[in-house]
Amino acid sequence: MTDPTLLRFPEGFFWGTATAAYQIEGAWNQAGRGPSIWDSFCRVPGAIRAGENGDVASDHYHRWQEDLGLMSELGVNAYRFSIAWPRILPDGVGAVNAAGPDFYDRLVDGLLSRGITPFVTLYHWDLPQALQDRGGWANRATAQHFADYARIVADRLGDRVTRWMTHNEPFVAALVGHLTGEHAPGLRSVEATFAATHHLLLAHGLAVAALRAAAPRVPKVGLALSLDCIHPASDTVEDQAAALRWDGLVNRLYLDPLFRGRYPDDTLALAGPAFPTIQAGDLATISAPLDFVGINYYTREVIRHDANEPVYQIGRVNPVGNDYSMMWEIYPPGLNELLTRVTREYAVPSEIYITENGIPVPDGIDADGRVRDVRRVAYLQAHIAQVHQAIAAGLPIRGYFVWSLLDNFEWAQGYHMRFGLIHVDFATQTRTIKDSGRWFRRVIDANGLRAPRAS
Ligand code: IFM
Repeated sequence: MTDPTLLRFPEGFFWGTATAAYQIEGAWNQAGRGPSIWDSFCRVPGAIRAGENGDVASDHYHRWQEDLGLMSELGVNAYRFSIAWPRILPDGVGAVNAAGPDFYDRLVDGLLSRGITPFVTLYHWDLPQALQDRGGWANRATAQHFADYARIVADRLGDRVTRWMTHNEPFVAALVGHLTGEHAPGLRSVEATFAATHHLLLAHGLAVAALRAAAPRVPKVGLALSLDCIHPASDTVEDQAAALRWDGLVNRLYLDPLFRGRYPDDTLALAGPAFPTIQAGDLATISAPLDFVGINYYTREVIRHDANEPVYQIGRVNPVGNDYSMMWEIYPPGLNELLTRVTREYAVPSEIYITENGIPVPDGIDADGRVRDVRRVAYLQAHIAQVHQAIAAGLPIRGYFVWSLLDNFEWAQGYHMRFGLIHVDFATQTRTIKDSGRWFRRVIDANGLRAPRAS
């Protein structure tokens, strides 16, 4: 008998976990890998909490077979991972490092032999340092280099990989890397920020064409965007205007060129002369139709006008009394609100994936060997229920990926922010499936979950 309280998902729904190369692989200087901007940035004093780095990370480069076994234990039918560009091309361009494609070749074969569909991201922030030395994403030439790299990877894996994402969260790569300087390459320049934005998007469009030209099997191509659910802190004109500015910088600066073929006028005006020259044909390249869009969702942003905030006078508010993780407000309804908005306002592709969703919890192992990460279970349950609601309303959501498979290197926050369904003891690299991982397995087995209790 079917259980009426179960929120069931459509047949063929993809249940997966997500990772990124620099955050899990380690082996930073092994098997011919070149240095990336994150290797350099981690060596800048004060850049990363506790001076940590991704040199070893979760040591996935050496433990990938064990990690595949753990994925089977979780029961996932999809895995989203990224390719380290400097493993393929140590200098970003030129000679291919044979050991690089070989590694991902084995990983893809291992996934497929376990019935796990690979979802490959080409760029999750680890630009080869050699390209940064030539201006990085602020240099238009990097866009073409990215397309060339995409073609090399597709030539090698495209007979087996059919789901491709060009970029992960270009907003973060552009703004956090080039305006706030909290991520590599650690710049603080308005001009570099908008140049990087345009060139990341151009690179996306060029790579879409390269993937379609190279892959022997018809690929499904998309990208993963970090989109925000944004609320003004009050109904004052100033706060509403600040929220609109933030919406322009985070959401519309990407959604509009990708799905409408033009940049939003108000955000272009905000950028002013800092925005680079948009050459003829750029927007047509950027807006090439996609097969899917990936959305990464974690939190909402409550925005107010802040006259003391440099550059755009945008401030954040943490409403009192709400629930917060180590990093952000926990706000599940924002996921459905965001999905509804995006599908209503944009001609998005007919497949949508939640390519990242998760929560950092300071997980520890109890004396009996269990990791009781009850907050993660509650978070995932509430957000997956939102996805179910969106599907019930007719939105074409085809899969959901937990960030992350393993505890890993959380960029400037280092290792204390644990996002994994699997606990990693970084001293020994011992892996332990957390309670949330076992819970996720039950969701996958049932292809559904029980509705969370209303609070
Ligand atoms: O760890 C990151 C990931 O690399 C990109 N999206 C957000 C995650 C959590 O901060």
